[in-house]
Amino acid sequence: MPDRRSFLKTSALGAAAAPILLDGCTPDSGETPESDARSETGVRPVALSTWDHGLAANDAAWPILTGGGSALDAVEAGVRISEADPTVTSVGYGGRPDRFGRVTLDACIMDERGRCGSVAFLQHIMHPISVARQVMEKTPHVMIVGQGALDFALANGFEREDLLHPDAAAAWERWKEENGEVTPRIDVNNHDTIGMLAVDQAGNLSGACTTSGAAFKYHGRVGDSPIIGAGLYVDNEVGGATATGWGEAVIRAVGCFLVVELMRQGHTPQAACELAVERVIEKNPDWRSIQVGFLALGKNGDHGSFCIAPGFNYALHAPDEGNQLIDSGSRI
Ligand code: SD4
Repeated sequence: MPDRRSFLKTSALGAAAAPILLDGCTPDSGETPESDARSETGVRPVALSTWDHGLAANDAAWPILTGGGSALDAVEAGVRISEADPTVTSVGYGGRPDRFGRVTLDACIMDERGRCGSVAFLQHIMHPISVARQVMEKTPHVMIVGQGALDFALANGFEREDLLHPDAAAAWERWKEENGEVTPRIDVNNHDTIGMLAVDQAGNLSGACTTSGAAFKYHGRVGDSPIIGAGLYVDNEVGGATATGWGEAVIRAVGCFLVVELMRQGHTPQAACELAVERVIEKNPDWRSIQVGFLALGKNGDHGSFCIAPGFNYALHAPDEGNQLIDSGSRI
């Protein structure tokens, strides 16, 4: 737990830091494109995304963030890149199917007003994140699943598509030949879900998370990614968090809500991620055979990450730092 002094310090920062004023903190030559990233008021946008393909997501989000757009628009645009990329094997098109060979997708989005939308067990729609956003914006609900989510998407102009990429179909055939029964746990060898967090020039936070879930899962299985508080949570007063890995373990710990609440209590994003991994370990006796990683963004633009086993990385795009891939610290 934080001591009272660090708690007060963070609380005071939290109150004053939104938006974060960098004037006087960092020299700004006014010449580099990165310096243009700050608004006239000096707020520093940040984009943070899980895994290697987070680099491309950040690239898509960055012009929105530096052009004065919202973090909400930025995270949606960012994760749509992974959703459409067939080489990303745990998200959208190209995602591994369930044990019946069907690609079923989960996604959620949350904005600075605490609004959230989610879809789960959604088939045939390339961009579940955009359906989740429409659930948030057009309905009184948070979550719509299965056939209802598909009907909602089609009624709102989304196109029905076949999302089973030939490579994913081949992987499914191999899985059937090799065992055909056991759903592999998500460990260091199979992952890719994209979770993304951003702060915009107005100092507002949003987050998005989208996945095809566990490869060869039971039909109808839903993981943590579309569950607000498990795979994603954003509180504009404090910060945001997103998770990747074996969703069952994340749900048991209500992982991302936990990370944000730890930050609210005064922990840094890094410390909050580390404590949340400890909680996952406490709640999951099989923790050595799974991977779980958390990524967190504080209201002041600080970030942190931690995971169970080595191998989790994430992409950070911030002014003066460019778009870079960073290896997460791990418990093992
Ligand atoms: C799930 N957490 O459905 C997701 C999968 C994942 O990297 O994160 N893969 O359990």
